[in-house]
Amino acid sequence: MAESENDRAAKRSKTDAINERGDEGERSSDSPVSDFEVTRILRECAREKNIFIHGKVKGQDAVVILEKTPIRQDTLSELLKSSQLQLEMKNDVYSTYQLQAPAHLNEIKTTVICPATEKHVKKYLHQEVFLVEESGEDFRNLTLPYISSQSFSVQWVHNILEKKAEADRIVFEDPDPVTGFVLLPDFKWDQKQLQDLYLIAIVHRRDVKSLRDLTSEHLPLLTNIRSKGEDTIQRQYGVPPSKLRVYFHYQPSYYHLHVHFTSLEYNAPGCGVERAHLLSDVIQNLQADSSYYHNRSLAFPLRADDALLLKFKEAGKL
Ligand code: M7G
Repeated sequence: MAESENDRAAKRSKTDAINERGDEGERSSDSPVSDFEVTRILRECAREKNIFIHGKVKGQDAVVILEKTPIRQDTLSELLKSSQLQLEMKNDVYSTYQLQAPAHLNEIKTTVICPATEKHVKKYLHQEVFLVEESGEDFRNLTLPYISSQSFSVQWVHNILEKKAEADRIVFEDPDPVTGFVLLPDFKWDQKQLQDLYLIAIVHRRDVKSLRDLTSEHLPLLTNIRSKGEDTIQRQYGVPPSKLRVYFHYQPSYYHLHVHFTSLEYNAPGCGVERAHLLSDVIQNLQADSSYYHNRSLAFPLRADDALLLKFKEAGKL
C-alpha cells in the first residue's frame, strides 16, 4: 500500500521525537562505572554484543551490563562520512576495514544495578536451565510461598506509579485505579531506534502479581492495556499493532502485573514460548474460562541454582 504524506510526516516526527529524547539524556557527572572493580564476568555474548559483569562500586556489590547498540539508519551518512577507515586486508573485490566512528556515534548502552543483591547476580549469571511444569496446586503449595518471601523488590515499580522515578519517561497514563496503567520505555530500550522498541505497561492496581492471579474480572484491565497501549505506540512511534509482540512473562522477575510491548522484529530476551504468553491469547483464554490461569499447568524455565527449582525437585516434580 502506498505510504501517504501523513504517514511519512508521522514517521518523521516520531523519529525526531526519539532522537530528541535520546539526545536529552542526562550527563552523569558522578560516574558509577569509573570506580567499578571487576570481580567476574557473569555472562557475555559475542553475537548479542553484550557483557554482564559483577563487581564492586565503593565496596558495594554491583552488576554492570554493557551492550553495543544497533547502527542507526538516521545517522548512517554521518557515520560513513566522518569516520576514519583503517584497511585490514584486501583481496580481489574484497576488503575489510576497522571503522573508527566519532564518539557520539559509538555509544555503549550501560545499565548499573547498585547495590546488587545475590539474586541480581544470579539472574545474569549464565547457567543451565530446566523446564518446570507447574500445576495450579504446585503454584499454591510451592511457588506462592517461595515468591512471597524471595522475589525481587518492586520498589522501582512503585516509584514509577508514584512519579518518584522516570516520570519524564512516561509515554501514556490511564489513571483509573482499576483498569489504569502507565506505559513507558523498558530500561532495556535506549529509544534511539525502533528495531528494538520495548515498552512496558505497569498496572496501577497492586493486588495482581502475575498471570496466575488473572480471572475474567481483569478482562476490562487487559483489554484497556491492549487497546490504549497499541494506540499510543502507533501514534507516538508509528508502529502498528501488527508489528508488535505484546505479552506477559511467566514467571516474571517482578511480581507486580506488567505487560511487555516489543517490536515483532526484535528477538527480546524472554520472548520464547517457554516464558512469553501473548496478551491476546490470555484475553481469549479468560473469556472462555475465568479460572483458566488458576487451574492449568504452566511451563517455565528455571536456572540450576534457583531455590524454586530445588523445591520442585524436593517435591518430586522433576
Ligand atoms: P519481568 O518479566 O518481570 O522480568 O519484566 P525480566 O527482567 O526477567 O524480563 C520486567 C521488565 O521491566 C523487564 O523487561 C525489565 O527490563 C524492565 N525493568 C526492570 N527494571 C528494574 C526497570 C526499571 O527500573 N525501569 C524500567 N523502565 N524498566 C525496568
